[in-house]
Amino acid sequence: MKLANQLLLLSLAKLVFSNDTLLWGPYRPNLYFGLRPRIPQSLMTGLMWFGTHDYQSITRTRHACDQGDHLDSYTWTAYDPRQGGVQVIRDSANNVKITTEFLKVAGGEHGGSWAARVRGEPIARDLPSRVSTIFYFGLEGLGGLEMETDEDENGITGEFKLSGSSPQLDDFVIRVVDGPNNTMVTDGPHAEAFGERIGKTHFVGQSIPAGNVWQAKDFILKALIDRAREAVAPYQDPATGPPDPSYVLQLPDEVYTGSNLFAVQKLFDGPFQFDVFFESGSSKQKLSSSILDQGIPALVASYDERFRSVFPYPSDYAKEKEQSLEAFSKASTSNLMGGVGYFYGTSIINRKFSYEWDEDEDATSNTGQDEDGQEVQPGARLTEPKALLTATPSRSFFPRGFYWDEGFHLLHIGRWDNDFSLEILKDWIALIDEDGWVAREQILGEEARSKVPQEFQTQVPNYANPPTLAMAVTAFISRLKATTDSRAPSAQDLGLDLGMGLGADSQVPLATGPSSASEAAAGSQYLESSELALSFLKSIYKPLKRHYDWFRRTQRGQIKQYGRIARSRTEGYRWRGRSELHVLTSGMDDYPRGPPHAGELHLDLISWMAFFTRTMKEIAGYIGETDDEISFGEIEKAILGNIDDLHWNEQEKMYCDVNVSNEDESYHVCHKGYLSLFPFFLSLLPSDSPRLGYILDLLRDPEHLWSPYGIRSLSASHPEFGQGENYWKGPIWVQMNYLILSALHKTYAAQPGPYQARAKEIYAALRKNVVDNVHKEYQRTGYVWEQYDAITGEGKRSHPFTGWTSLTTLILAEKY
Ligand code: 6A9
Repeated sequence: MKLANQLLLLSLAKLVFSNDTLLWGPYRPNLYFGLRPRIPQSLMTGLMWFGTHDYQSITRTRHACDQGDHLDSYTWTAYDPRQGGVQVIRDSANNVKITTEFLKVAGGEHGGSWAARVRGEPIARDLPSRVSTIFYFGLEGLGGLEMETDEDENGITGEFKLSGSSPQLDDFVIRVVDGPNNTMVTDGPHAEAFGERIGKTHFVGQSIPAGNVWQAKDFILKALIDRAREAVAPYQDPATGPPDPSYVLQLPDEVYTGSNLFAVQKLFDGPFQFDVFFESGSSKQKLSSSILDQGIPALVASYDERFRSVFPYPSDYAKEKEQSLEAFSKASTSNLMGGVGYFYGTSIINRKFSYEWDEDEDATSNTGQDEDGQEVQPGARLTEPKALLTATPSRSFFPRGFYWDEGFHLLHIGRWDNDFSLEILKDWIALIDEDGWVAREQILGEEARSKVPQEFQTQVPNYANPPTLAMAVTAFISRLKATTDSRAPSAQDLGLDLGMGLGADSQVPLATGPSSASEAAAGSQYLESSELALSFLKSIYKPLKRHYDWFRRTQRGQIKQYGRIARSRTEGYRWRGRSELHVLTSGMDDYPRGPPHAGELHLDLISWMAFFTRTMKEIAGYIGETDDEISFGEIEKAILGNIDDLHWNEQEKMYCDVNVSNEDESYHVCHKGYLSLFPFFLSLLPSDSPRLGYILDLLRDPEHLWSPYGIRSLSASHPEFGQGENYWKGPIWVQMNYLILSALHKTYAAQPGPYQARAKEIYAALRKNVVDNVHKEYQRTGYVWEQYDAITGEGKRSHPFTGWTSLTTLILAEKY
C-alpha cells in the first residue's frame, strides 16, 4: 500500500473515533433536557418536573419545550458538541431555576459514557420552592433494561441503578445519585401517615409498546396519577383535609415485567441537586459526582476561552457592553448547537399533488387541497424511515429540520466545529433522493409529526426551497483555503475572495484572517488533512450535482414565450407549488407576488440558481472536475445575463418578478422589499453597477426598508405593509440582514468603486442596528426571536428561536 493511502486510512480511523464524541448529545432538543445517541432506535432519556406546592401544578408538568409553559427563559449558556455544556432554565411559576449540566466522558468502544447533573434553586429566595423531578430512561429497539436497586414498595434511599444493553451501545449501567444537601418536605398535613414514603426516591418500570418512548410523559404521569388517586382516597373528608401534595403525587414504586421505560422521581423542598451517570461497559471507568464537580467548571472555562478566540469581542464596541453582549452571543451560539437534534422515522410525501399552474409537469393529477384548504390529499404516502442530524430553528415551535434554515445554521456551527457541521451536512446530502430532490421540511417520525397540523405534513417531490446547503459547502471550502493559506501564506492567496464574492480576480480581503483559520482548524480532521477534505468533497459532489440538476430541470421557467427577450433561452426559474396566497417554497411565505401563472419567473430563485451554480463551479474546480467547472462557468454567465435581461425594471429602477397578463404579455411584478434585493444579497451584481446605487438607496430609505432595528422585509410605504398574516410583509429577519451585511462586508464595502463609501457607511450602521436590537430584546424578554417588528423592533412570533437569528453572533464578531 502506498504511504499516502496508509495515512489516509489512519486519519479515517481517527475520524471514526472522533465521531464517537458526537454519539451522545441533547439530541431531543424539543425537550427541555433530553439526551439520546445518534442511533435510530436506542436509549432515550428525558427530564420532567412540576411544582408540589398544590395539586394542580401536576397539570403543568414541564417536559417538551412549549411556549404555553411561559418559562422566563431557557437556553444552553455553554455548549460544545464534543464535550457537553450547561443549560439554565428559569421557571418562575414554580419558583425554580433549574440548571442542567452534561459532560461527555470518552472511553471504550461504544461511544463513551456521560454524566448529567440537574440542579435547582429558588428564584425568589424568600418564597417556597417545592419541586418534583422525574428523570426517565426508555429503550427503543433491541436490548433490555433491568433495575439493579432492590425494589421497595415505599421507595428507595441511596442510588438508583439500572443495567442494560443494546446492539450498538453494548452493555451499560445507569445510576442516579443524590447531591449532598437536598431537603424534602417532611412536615405538612398527614406527615405521620405517609412516614415510610417520606424522604425517599420513587420509581416505576413500565412496559410500553415499541416506538412509544416519545410519549413517556403520558405513561409516567398516568402511573403517578393512578397511585395518587389511591393514596388520596382515604382523605375525602373535608374535616381531615388532603395530605400535603408531595406525599401523594408520587410514582407507585413498582416494576412490571418486561419494562422498557423506567422513571426515577425525587421530591424537593428548596435547593437540590442530583446526578445521572451513563457508564458504557467497555469503558471500564466508574463515574462519580467528582467528575462533574471538576469537569463542568473546566468545560465552562475552556468554552469561554475558546469562544473569545473564535468570536472575539470587536474593538469598535463599548467595553462596558462586553460582558452582556458576550453572554448573549454565547447563549445563542450554545442554544443553536444544543438545539441540534437527531431524528429518525417515516415522513409523508405526495407524488400526485399538483396545482393547475404546475400541471405541465411530472405530477399526474390535481386532486386534494393546498395548505390554504382543508381536504386531505389522496396521493399521500408514508416513506421509508430516514435519519437526520440537524439543527432546529426553534426548540419549542419548530423542533425539526428545515432545508433552507440549515444552510444558515451551518455557517454558524462550522465556525465553531467544522467537522460537526460536515456531519450534519452529510446527513442532509444523504436525503437527496434518486431524482435529486430533498423535502423542504423534515418531519421524521410520529413525535415530529405530532407538532405539525395535518395540512402541513405532506411534502411534494417537485417542491424546492432556497438551496442554502450550497452556502455550507462554500463556507467549508473557504475555511479549507484559509487553513492552507495560514500554513503558507502568500500575498496573492490572501487577496482571494473565498466566499460568495465575485471570484478570484477581485481584490477582497479575507474575512477570516490566518489566526481564526487555524482556530477553526483546531481539532478538525477535515481541515488538518487535505486528503480527507478532498475525499469528502468528492463524496458529496455526485449527489449535490444530482440535486443541482433537479433544480434546473424541475424549477425551470418559460423564457421564449410571451415576447421575452433574453440572451440565454434556458435560464429562467419559477418556484413550483405556490398557492394563491403563499410561496412557501421560496421561504418567504406571504411576501407579495403576482397571481399564480405557469409563465411566472421568480427573481429570488434565479438568483439562488446563480449562487448554486457558482458553488458547483467552485467545488468542481477544487476536486479537479475541469469540464464541469467550465460548463458551470458558462451557466453562471448565462444566468447573470438573464437576471438583468428578464428581471430589471428600468422605470422602477429595481429587480422584479416576471408575470403574464390576461393579454398573454409579460410584465414585471415589483414590490420593494427583500425580493428586489436578491442579486445584491448574493453578491451577483458587480460593484460598479449603477443598479447597485439604486439598491443602496432603497435599502437606506426609512420610508422604505431602513429601520433602526434592521432591514424590513417589505417597504413601509407598500400598501400591504404589516397587513394580513404580516409574516414577510415588513417584519425584520436576521438571516436576511446577515446576507446583506455579508454582501456589504465581503464585496461592496470591500471593493473599490463608486458606491464603496456608501456601502461602508450602511454596513456599519446596519450592523449596529441589528446587533443592538436583538440583544436589547434578549435582555428585555429573555429570548431570541424568530423576527422583529418593523416599527418597534420588538421580538415577534416563535421563541426561543436560536436558528438563524443566532447569526447575530457572527454579525457582532464580523464573521461572514
Ligand atoms: C407550521 C405550526 C405548533 C417559516 O424556520 C422555519 C420556516 C422557514 O424556513 C420559513 O422561511 N418558518 C418561514 O417562513 C417556520 C415554518 C413553520 C411551518 C410549520 C406548523 C406548528 O404549530
